[in-house]
Amino acid sequence: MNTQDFIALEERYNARNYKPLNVVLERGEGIWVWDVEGNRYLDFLSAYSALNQGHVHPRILQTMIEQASRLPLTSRAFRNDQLPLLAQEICELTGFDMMLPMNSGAEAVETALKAARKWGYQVKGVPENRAEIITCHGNFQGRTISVISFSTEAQYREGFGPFTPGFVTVPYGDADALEAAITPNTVAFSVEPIQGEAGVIIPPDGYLRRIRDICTRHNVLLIADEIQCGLGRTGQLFATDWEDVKPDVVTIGKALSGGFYPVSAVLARRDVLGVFRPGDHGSTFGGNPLACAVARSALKVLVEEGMIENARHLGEYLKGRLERIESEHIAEVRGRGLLIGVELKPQAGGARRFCEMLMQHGLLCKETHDNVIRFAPPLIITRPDIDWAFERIEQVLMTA
Ligand code: IF1
Repeated sequence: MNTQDFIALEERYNARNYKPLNVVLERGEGIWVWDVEGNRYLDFLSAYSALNQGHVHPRILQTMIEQASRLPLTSRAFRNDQLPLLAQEICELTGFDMMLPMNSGAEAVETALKAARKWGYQVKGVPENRAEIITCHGNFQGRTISVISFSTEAQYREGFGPFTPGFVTVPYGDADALEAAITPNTVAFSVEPIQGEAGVIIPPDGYLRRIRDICTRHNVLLIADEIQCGLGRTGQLFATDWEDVKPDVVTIGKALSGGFYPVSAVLARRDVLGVFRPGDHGSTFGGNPLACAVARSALKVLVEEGMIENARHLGEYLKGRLERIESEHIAEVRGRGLLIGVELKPQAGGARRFCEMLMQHGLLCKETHDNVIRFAPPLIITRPDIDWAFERIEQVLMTA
């Protein structure tokens, strides 16, 4: 079967909720992937940061094989020998008191919102069913009904109502607007330290520190969604580390498994995750031994192999080179670490066609919204490979 055969099958039998680039991948190793025709590409998206450790990292693969052969799933009806070790290691690494494991990012977000509501009623003393959670314009935190209930993107909501009440929207990057929106019933402020899907939007300097201060003064939980920007992507373990800010609750996912398996988690203080009693919340697969073993290995590799520092140094280097491209199409280059967005001018004809041309040149990346090309290679990338990619990016932006 060739590329066209696979595409035809997918179009015939699979729901059409995506419009992928027409490349059918069958193998990956490190920063490289190969399609069914044998063409090689540099992966400059990393599954939206789920592949920070690169494709098929050998140490994580070894853990995966060993744990899959020994005991993949117990359910939480019984205990397993991997969950306690992941919980300890993750709390020691991040400085949080407790962890609650789930699978997808959206589930971690849902879990954080449930914890915040219950904390509001039990600890803060908000009257029953009156809890409010403040969210930001342009947010992307998943696809479940409650999470899209506070999306400001029409397409993510259209046709999916009625929605979950209790959410309030403020502009992103505006700390005064947050403070003005807080009421006695506000239990939490949920925010992405960098908005990925919105187009790699970096808030103004000092924003994270100001929202930390505002949340503390009003007894409102600060929930940081680090599912995309966390785990080394921006050159720090967490993107909030750039302003030395410690949220009350953090959600992580994606790279928590190095791309092998859906693993997510909520990290928080004891008084927040402590609101859950047996039976309040759960998941068949959340905290299973395979997920926990893989997550332990993925975190170990991320830290021990210097990927976080590499993201910081090479991110700065790549962003610097991108800023010096003199293309009439570029409006702005923004980013932190290896999460970089190149915003094109409206008259450039959209980012999609640039992604298609980059694919022809052996580089896989993805547009976000109409005019932003997102660059997010695996954090194991080397400077020569960045240069290889840069040559192609420059060529496409200069000639298209
Ligand atoms: C898709 C975008 C990225 C996320 C943040 C929670 C989640 C995500 C900050 C939910 C997920 C994904 C989902 C994926 C594409 C992708 C994405 F293009 F939509 F915006 F990464 F940039 N919080 N992001 O970014 O995690 O439930 O998916 O595990 O196609 O929807 P999930």
